[in-house]
Amino acid sequence: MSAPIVHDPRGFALPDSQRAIIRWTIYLGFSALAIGVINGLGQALNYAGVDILRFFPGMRTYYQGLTVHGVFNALVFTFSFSNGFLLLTTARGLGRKCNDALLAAMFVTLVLGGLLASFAMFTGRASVLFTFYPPLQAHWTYYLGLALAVVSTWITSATQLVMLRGWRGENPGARVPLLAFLSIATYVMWDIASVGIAVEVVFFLLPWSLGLISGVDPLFSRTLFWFTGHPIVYFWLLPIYVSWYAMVPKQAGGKLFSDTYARVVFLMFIVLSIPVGFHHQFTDPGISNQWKFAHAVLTFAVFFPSLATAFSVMYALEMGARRRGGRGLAAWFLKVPWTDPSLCAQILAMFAFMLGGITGLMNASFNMNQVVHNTAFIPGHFHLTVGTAVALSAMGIAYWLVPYLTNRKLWSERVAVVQGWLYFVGVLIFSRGMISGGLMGMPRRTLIVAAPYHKPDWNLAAALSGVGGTLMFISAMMCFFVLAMTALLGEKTEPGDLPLTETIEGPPATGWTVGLDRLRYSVAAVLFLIALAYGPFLLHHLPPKLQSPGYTFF
Ligand code: HAS
Ligand code: CU
Repeated sequence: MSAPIVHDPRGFALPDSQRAIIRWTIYLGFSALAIGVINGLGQALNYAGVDILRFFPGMRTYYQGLTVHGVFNALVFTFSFSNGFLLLTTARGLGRKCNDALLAAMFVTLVLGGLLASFAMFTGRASVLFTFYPPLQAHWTYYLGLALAVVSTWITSATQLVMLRGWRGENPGARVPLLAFLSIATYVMWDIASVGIAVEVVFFLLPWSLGLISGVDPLFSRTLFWFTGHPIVYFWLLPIYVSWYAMVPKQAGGKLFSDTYARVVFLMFIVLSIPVGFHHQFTDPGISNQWKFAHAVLTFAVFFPSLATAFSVMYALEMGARRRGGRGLAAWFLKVPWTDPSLCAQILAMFAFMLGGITGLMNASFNMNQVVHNTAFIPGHFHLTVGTAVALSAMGIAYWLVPYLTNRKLWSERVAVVQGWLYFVGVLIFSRGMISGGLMGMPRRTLIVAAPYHKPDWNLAAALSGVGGTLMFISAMMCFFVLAMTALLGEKTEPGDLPLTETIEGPPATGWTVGLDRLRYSVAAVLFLIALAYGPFLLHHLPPKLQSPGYTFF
């Protein structure tokens, strides 16, 4: 027997004021992405031997530009997009409104955080990159700004949990609708994951930048950072998976094959995303090899929920394409509705993500990491993942989301389809350059044009990075243009609904899967794994050795 799946028993309409806040949160995200990619162009051209950064207003050094690029793209854009998009999907899934005060607080903290960090970065007081490794030191406004941005995500999570509690009160014993479940699980994972960075910033970096404590412990800070810094990549990715599971099947004309499968994948992310941070610290001294190896093994485990996602999404795409007359072992792929710009961008993003996943496994392999760590290979990997799987999918989602939030038609479907392809071609060229350069030792985080050890062998790789990055930049600008034209001049339409998939196998009303909705079991499991994966290091290392003064080189 299947439980009734009632996404939305009373019809769904958020009050205009709440829709407006969500709309502006999404706009904030894409504006941040725009600022970030302008600086990204500067980075890509640097590899190709062209230094355009000096023409950018206020940009004094390469590291200042790289910090702006990383913070705006990887933090401000992603947080804004996740907060806005997943509040909407939670509200829609549960058929409830958000709490007004919490929603407003989310937006205010996000804007304030963004402004404070921007002040520090644009005035040259925080050229410490988005990883802000001590002993590099930034102005306190940078740390406070980032902390506030994280607080905005916690407020988002609280808003979801308040909605969930209200819904449970009215629907005792019912299964949580899938759309809401996936959205809430994403933030529960992040609530636990973000504790590392919160402790690092609030107890160490902020007091240190204010002169309240005289030193920090670089190794301990890095460990706290990567406690959060790995799972943050899934906090970027899971909102996209919400779309790939709950919306893409519908857009492709297919169905999601199993509700339980999707839930289990998200629960696996809660359990496995966090205890893997040492795979960013394989070369750090002070952490024993066997615990690094344990994190490497767990990293292979967290590969599986993404692999599972690939199968589920592929099934939905094939089902849709066969319904549209697709045939053969692979030729059905041509019958996917490629003219839908939203779907097209997301499928191209998936294709890039397959390459991102493979390079991720290479990074995670304990010994292979020695070859690629700190080389351009790593930006090659993460422009396929966060830079495409996430960013290009978000652009694709925006192609229905902005029309939905403004009650307007997308300004030009054709330009939007071309945009997706251009980005895809751009990132393939870009990452081909970065990856091959990295394998030849081309470093990351370096102003290559000025490096005295620049090798001629890197020339082709570097030129490809420059060309690919330029195409990605042009494409991103096309996306912003389409979105702006839609919001300002798009043809008015009647209010519509989100593209929500049907499920072949709905959530059973009885049996063990009912317990999946209780996130506390997964939370207990991850706390246990964290204790196991980080406990021995902490026991050995604590108390922190607060000895390093701050340095500001740039
Ligand atoms: Fe990573 C470094 C390992 C996923 C982002 N990663 C980074 C950094 C970033 C990043 C930003 O183990 C650099 C941080 C810094 O500044 O230092 N990563 C992995 C592994 C995965 C992985 C094993 N990374 C991501 C995701 C990211 C991201 C997701 C952002 C969103 N990564 C590492 C490691 C390092 C690292 C090491 C440290 C390296 C070092 O030395 O510094 C896995 O989770 C990947 C799983 C992915 C898959 C692919 C599934 C494919 C799907 C699409 C299906 C397609 C379909 C359509 C259906 C298993 C779901 C088909 C279409 C056709 C046309 C056929
Ligand atoms: Cu990682």
